[in-house]
Amino acid sequence: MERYFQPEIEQAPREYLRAIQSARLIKMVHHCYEHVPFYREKFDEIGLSPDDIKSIDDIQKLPFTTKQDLRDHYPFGLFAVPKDQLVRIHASSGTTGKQTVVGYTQHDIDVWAEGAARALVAAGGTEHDSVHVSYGYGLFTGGLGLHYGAEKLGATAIPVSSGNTDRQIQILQDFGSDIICCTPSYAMYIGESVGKKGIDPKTLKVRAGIFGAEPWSENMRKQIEKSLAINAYDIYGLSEIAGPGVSYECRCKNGLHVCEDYFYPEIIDPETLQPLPDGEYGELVFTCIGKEALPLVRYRTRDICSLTHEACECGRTLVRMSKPRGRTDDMLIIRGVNVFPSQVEHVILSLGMEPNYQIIVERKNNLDTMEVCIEMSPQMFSDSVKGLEGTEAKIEAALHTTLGLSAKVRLVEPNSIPRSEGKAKRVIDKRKI
Ligand code: DLL
Repeated sequence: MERYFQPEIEQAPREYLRAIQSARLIKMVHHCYEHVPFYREKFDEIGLSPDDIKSIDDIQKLPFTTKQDLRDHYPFGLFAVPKDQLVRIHASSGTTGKQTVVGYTQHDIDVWAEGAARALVAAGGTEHDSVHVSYGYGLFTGGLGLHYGAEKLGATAIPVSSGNTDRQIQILQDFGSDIICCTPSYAMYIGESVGKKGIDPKTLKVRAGIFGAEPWSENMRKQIEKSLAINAYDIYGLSEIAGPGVSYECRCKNGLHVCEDYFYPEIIDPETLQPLPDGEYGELVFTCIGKEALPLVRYRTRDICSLTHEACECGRTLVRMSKPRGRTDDMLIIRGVNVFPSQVEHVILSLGMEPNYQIIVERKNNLDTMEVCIEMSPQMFSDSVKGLEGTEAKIEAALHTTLGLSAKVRLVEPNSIPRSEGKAKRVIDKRKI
C-alpha cells in the first residue's frame, strides 16, 4: 500500500491545491509589502498594489528576485520578521566570499521539516526507521534538513555528518540504519568502499538512499543501487527557499514532486522571462507562499528543468519537476559545495596574481577534485622552485578559507593558458555524471 506523510496535501485534488495557493499568495504578498522595504519599493516601481493579486493566476504580475538581490541586502536585509523571531540561520556560498544568508522562524523550520518528511516517506521511510544522515551539518542545509525531517516523521535520526568513510560504514553495520542520506557522489564513494572492504552490501540493513544537492544521472543511480543494494531517490532543494525537501522522488523515480503548497514553481525562458508550458525546459522559479522569515517572490533559481502536471502512478497530485539538467549561471557544485569561478578569481587577484587562470574539475574515484592553474608573471617565472611552491601553498590556503573546499593550485608558464576572443573559458569540467 502506498504511504504518504500528508495525504490530504500530497493527494489533494488540483482545485483544492490552487485554492490553498491563492489564499497563501495573497497573504504573502501583503506580508512582503508591509515588512520588506525592498519589495515595497519594487512593487511601487511597477505600480503594483498587493490588492492587485487576487489569486495564484496573478503570480506573473509579480517581479522576480535574484541571488544578486540577496547579496545586495547581505546579510538580513530581505528578512520580513525582526531578528529575534528567527530560530535558525543557514547560509550558502556566494561570490567574493560573501554568503547568501537565510533565516527561519519556528513555523518555517516546521514547513521545511514537513517537506523532508514527505521525501522520506516517498522513499518508503516509516516512523520505525533509522535515518543515517551523512550530509554535512552546519551552515549547509543538508544535514539539519534531513535530520529534522526524520524527527518530524518520528523516525530515528543518526547525525553522522559527512567524512570518515570507514566510520560511516561501521555505523551502517552496527546501528542497522534503514535509510542513508548524502550527496550522490558520496554515496558512490561509500558504495565503492563497501566493495573494497569485501562487505556484501546485502548484509547491510540499509534499503533506501535519499541523494541530492548536486546533479546526478540515471547511470549513477544504477551504480549506487548496485553497490549498496538499495533503492536510490533524488531530493532537491536550495537554501534560499528552504533546504532539502523542496521536491522529492517517489517510487516511480520519474520526476520530483514539488511541495507546491509552500513553494510555488514556474518555468520561465531565462532570456525573455516569459513563462513556459509543461514539458518545456527553462529556468525554475519559486515563490515562497507559506514562509515567514524570508518569503522570496519569484526567486530565479538558475536551475534548468521542466514541469509536468500529469498524474503520477504513486497517487500524488503534486506537480513534478524533472531532474535539474544544469544551470544558467556558472556555478559549479564540487563535493556538494557551491563554487563560483568569480570567488576563485577574487582570491587570485587579492594575492596579486594576474587574472589568467583555469579551473579544472574532475571526478577521481567518485570524488570531485578541483585544480586551479594560474599563470605566473614573467618575473615570477625566474623564482626558485621553493618560492613557487610557497606561493602555491599560500593560494591553496586562501582558496580553502574562501570556498570551504580544498583545491590544488598549479602555477603555469606565462602565456600558456589559451586566450579567448569572446567569454573566457574559465572552467573545464571533465566530470561525466
Ligand atoms: O544543496 C540543499 C540540499 C541539501 C538539497 C541536500 C538536497 C539535498 P544549496 O547549497 O543552497 O542547497 O544549493 C542549491 O544545489 O540550486 C541546485 O543547483 C543544486 N541542487 C540541489 N539539489 C539538487 C538535485 C542545497 N537533487 C543548489 N539535483 C540548487 C541537481 C541540485 N541539483
